[in-house]
Amino acid sequence: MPRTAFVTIAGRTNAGKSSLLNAIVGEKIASVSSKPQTTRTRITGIRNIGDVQLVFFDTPGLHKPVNKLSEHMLNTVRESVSDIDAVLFVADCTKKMNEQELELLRSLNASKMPVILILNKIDLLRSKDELAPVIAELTSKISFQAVIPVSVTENNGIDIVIDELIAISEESVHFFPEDMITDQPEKVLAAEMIREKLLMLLNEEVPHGIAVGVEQMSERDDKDILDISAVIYCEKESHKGIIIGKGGAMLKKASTAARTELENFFQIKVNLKCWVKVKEDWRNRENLIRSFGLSDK
Ligand SMILES: Nc1nc2c(ncn2[C@@H]2O[C@H](COP(=O)(O)OP(=O)(O)OP(=O)(O)O)[C@@H](O)[C@H]2O)c(=O)[nH]1
Ligand SMILES: [Mg+2]
Repeated sequence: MPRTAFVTIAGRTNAGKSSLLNAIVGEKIASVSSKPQTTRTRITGIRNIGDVQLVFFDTPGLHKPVNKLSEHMLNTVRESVSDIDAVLFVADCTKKMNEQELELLRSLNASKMPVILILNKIDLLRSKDELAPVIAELTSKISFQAVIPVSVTENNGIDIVIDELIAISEESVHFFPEDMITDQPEKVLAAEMIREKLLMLLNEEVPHGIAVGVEQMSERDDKDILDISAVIYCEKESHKGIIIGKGGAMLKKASTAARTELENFFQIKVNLKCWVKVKEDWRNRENLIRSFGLSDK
C-alpha cells in the first residue's frame, strides 16, 4: 500500500529550512542565502522513498514584520501549519530561541500537531556536549515528537529526519507523480535562481527590495539553447545603479552565476538577458506584491 506524509518546514529566518528541503529532495529547488528572509512563498518539495511519498512545504522564516510583504510571508507560515501530518521546526542550535519561535511552538502544541525539532548547524558547535542543556531547556517547555540534531551543510542527520517521517506516514494514495520534485513552475524556479545570486552579491537594504520576474522562457527550434529574459525589480533609482554596477559589472556577475546554475538545473545551454526596473516601495503595495506572485491570498 502507498503511504504519504505532508510536512511543513517552519522556523526562524536563516535557520536553514530551505537548505534542509534541498538536502532532502536532492536538488536545489529553494533559494538559500546567508541573508535573512530569503524564502518569500510556500515552496513544495517531494521525495519518494519506496512506497512512501513525503511532501514538504518550505515556508518563509519567522521575523519581525517590517512591511506588507512581511505580513503576507508570516500569514503563509500560519496557513501552512494546519492540515498536515507534522511540522519540522528548524532551529539554529547556536542561537537561543526567541519569543516568536516559542509562540509558534506553543500554538502547535495546543493544536496537538506533532512537531519534530531539528537542531541545525551542529557543525558550528565546539562540542556536542553543548546540545544537552539546550535540549533540556526546550523540552521542559515544549513537547516534541522527536529532537534531531543535524548539520544540513555537512549532510549529517538528514537520514534520521527521513526515517522519522517515514514512520509517521500514513496509508494513502500519492498526490504527485513519482518523478516530480517540486510544483514550482520553471519560470518561478529560474526567477528564484536569479534572485538568489543577487541576494548573495548585494549588501544592506538593496537585496531585500528585489523581485525577479521571468517574462519569457523558450527553447529555440533550431538549436539546443534556452532563451530566458528576466526583469529585476527594485525599489529605488539608486538601487538600480547598485544592481547594474560600474559599467554593468554587478549585473554581469549575477547573471553569469545565475546562468551557470540554470544550465546545470535545466541541462541545456542558457542565454539569459536581465533588465532592471524601479517599482517604488513595491513591498508595501498590495497590487504589486500580488503581481509578483508573493501574496498569500
Ligand atoms: N554552518 C551551517 N550553516 C548552515 C547549515 N544549514 C544552513 N546553513 C546556512 O544558513 C544560511 C541560511 O540558510 P537558508 O536555508 O536560506 O535558511 P532559511 O531558514 O531557509 O532562511 P529564510 O528563507 O530566510 O527563512 C545559509 O547561509 C546556509 O548556507 C548548517 O548545517 N551549518
Ligand atoms: Mg528559506
